[in-house]
Amino acid sequence: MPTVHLLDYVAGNVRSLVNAIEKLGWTVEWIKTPDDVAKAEKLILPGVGHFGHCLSQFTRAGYTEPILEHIKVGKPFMGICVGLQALFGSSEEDVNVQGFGLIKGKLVKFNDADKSVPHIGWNSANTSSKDGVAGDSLYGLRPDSKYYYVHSYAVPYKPGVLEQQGWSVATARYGNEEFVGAIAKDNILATQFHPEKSGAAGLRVIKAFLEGQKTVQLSSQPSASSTKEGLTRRVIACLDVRTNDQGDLVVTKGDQYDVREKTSGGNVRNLGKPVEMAQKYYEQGADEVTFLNITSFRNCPIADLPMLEILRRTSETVFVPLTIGGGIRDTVDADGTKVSALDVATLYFKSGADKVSIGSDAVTAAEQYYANDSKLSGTTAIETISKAYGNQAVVVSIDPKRVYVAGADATPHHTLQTAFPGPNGEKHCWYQCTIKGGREGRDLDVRQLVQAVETMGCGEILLNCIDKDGSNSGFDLELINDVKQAVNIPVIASSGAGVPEHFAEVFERTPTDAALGAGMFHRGEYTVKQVKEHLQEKGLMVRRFED
Ligand code: 1PR
Repeated sequence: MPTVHLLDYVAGNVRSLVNAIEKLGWTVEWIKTPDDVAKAEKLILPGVGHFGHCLSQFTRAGYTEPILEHIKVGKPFMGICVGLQALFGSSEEDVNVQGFGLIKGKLVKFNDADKSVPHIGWNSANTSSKDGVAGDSLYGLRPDSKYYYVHSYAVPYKPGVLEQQGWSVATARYGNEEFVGAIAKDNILATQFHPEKSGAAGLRVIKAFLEGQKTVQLSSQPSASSTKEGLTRRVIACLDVRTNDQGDLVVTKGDQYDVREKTSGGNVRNLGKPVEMAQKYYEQGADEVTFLNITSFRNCPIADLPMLEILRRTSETVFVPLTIGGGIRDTVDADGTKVSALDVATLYFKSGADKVSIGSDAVTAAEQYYANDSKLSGTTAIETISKAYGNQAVVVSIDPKRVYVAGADATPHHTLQTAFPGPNGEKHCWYQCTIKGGREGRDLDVRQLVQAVETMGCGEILLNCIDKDGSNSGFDLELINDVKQAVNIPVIASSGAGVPEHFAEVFERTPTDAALGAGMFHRGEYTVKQVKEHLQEKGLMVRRFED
């Protein structure tokens, strides 16, 4: 099998990249020392996280010179995400660290006044108007395909500037900012998006690079309507996983977090096998898959974490982002060894996770943050994991419950006026944070939680709602609007989806960044594809699944 070399310096999820390369029939060899670089014929520089952290790690290890030499002698080189950013001179993310300076330009942070930052989701890499012969595409990039991006800093696109330096450029648009999505010249290809996480569209780009096909003839011409630039509406499938009474790991689903059947002996609902179901949702066009280990509050030996194997197997065939939640916290292993939340997260990233989702531990961390006069400790799971892997890798999953009150002054908590009065006609409510899967309510409201965790470095909020969970009555729009007002990071709306119309409703009536469904998909009532078709009919842009 032909071989491609990968630099073994990133901490994040490189397993998915290896899986993608192997699926294409190539073998990966690791570069472990600077001397190994000279042995490489084709070289891929993956990168995820913080520009300064990656670049300084990289320079300290002595890789910069050998890589520049690899590029200079004309051998194929591909950079991914921070691997693209490294080619430029510098980044606002860390002004004390220099990039390779092969391309003039600086990365700047997206403006969060009018949109969520980080930029997370499926966007274009559009070469159609600027490049080459009609019908040819740069490294298999299609103007009607969408690619998975996750970053806060980007190279602003200024028409003609990079082209004058001989570069071919593919662009994407986020809000009113146009930026470089991919760039190529001679033996170099670099993508800001993650091709290994971009389904068939991304695998096509990796294949073209491996096979040295700088231009690929498009099999069909995209229609003008399918080439619209911009971020698509993200639809996420969520799998709550736990061991059932027979000891099997199953996908389950609760009503207001109660996952036991109301009849037939109160068994844990068994809706299928996690890996198979993730694969099914990938093929239906899910933009992401989330696994939540819902019995994580029970301690379990670290090496046996049941979700590790699920991730390893899922990442072999599912090439969209995978999030894992449940049990991400400091813990003590069966033999008494202390294991930090960062170590637990590392195990998950190495097994194919792109993001970890933190629930109970985030609530505890926020309580301590306020008890400590809103000072960061630097030691929480959110802080340590986001520092090592970047904010985009840390999701906080919230399990709030509505608490009705007679008026806004009846509680010190942040309340909102609701169109759905409480049992005694109360017109106000606040959202109480819970831990241990809703088993324990805390004296902390959702607004306090989201603002604290954003400060700590959380990159995205997974906003469940216990009152709505499994109700099939639609998302809690009031809660979602309220949380969106409080933070700048992306929010995933969750709980209550029962029909495709609920997805359209949440995208039309709130500024949510993504929407998640579980029960309606697991019970086979609707597919992800049907949800996306409905969104499209409503004029909301979605990513179409490519084979
Ligand atoms: O506290 O960090 O160990 O994480 C535990 C994780 O497990 C949390 O993310 C928590 O939300 C989740 N969890 C714990 N218990 C349950 C349960 O159901 N008994 N599941 C649970 C939460 C809620 C959603 C669900 C949506 C959509 N699941 O993720 O998928 O509500 O459902 P629907 O579309 O069918 O309405 P930690």
